[in-house]
Amino acid sequence: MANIIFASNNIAHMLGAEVSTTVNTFDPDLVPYSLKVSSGSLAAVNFAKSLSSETWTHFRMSSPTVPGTDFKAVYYNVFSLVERTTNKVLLKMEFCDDSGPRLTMHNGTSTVTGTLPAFTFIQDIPVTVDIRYESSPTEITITVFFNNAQLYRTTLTVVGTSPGQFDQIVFYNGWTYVKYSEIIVADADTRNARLAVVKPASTGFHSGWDGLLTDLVDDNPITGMSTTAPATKLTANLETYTGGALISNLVTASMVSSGVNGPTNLQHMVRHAGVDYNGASIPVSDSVEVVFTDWTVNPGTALPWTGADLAVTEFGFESIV
Ligand SMILES: [Ca+2]
Repeated sequence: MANIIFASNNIAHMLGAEVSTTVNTFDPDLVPYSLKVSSGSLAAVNFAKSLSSETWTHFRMSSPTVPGTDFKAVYYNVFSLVERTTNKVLLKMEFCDDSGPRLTMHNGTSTVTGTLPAFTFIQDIPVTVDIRYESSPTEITITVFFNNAQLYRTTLTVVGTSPGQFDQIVFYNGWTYVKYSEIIVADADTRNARLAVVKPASTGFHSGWDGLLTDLVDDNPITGMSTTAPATKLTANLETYTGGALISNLVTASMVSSGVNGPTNLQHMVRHAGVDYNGASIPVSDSVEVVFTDWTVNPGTALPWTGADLAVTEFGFESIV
């Protein structure tokens, strides 16, 4: 599958989001809650830009409330894809039950509008959204899928300088009831993807870091574990995984920041059958960031991940100078 750039269903990774435990807004076999945005505000997910010519955005939207008359005839902001350096909104989607979702797209100099076929939101039935955003110096092609069906495709000719790739998704509270879950950004196809969250449950073979393991999983970015020394390892056994038997990608996500004199790099780790495997070195700065390692195969078996692997594999991280 694709290389995963961002994968999360955690409010700590989504600035401004709140937890919703309303039934039917998330799949409890996979994730612990859905994410909501309070009235009048927005929430943002930041990530590194895709290194390929395309970026795929994937998430589920669900409403526990029948869309009312407030959802008729008026367009409401739902989400946008933003290039943070220039603060350009490369794509914005608005919903209107009568007229179909509307896109506003940046062609490098100005914006272009497109309207999708009418789409009726049904209470308690999640909608999976996938957006393929292809960008070259001369053309931008945008393809929108709802529930894996292609609803819209357009190619814009770049005017001036291509806006390139985006590195932020902003979710709006334009429509009060909608909840989001299973957010994935990747450099290739995300259709059919599902996201399961599995958290550390107990300390594994390595326990060199200071602090409590429970502070890694409380969704509170203020609490965590620390070390002042390089080459310090921490691995953990995971809680029981209840998703599918086959796993296309396994992504380790950590929220990290460095202290004044502490190590300035981190490697995610897999420990399988008593052997440690380290991911790429990740620079850690003094600002809090969410960093990811995409283990496309189990390094212990050199085979694709299975659900059964998760019960016998430890996951963690090592501090690097
Ligand atoms: Ca914490």
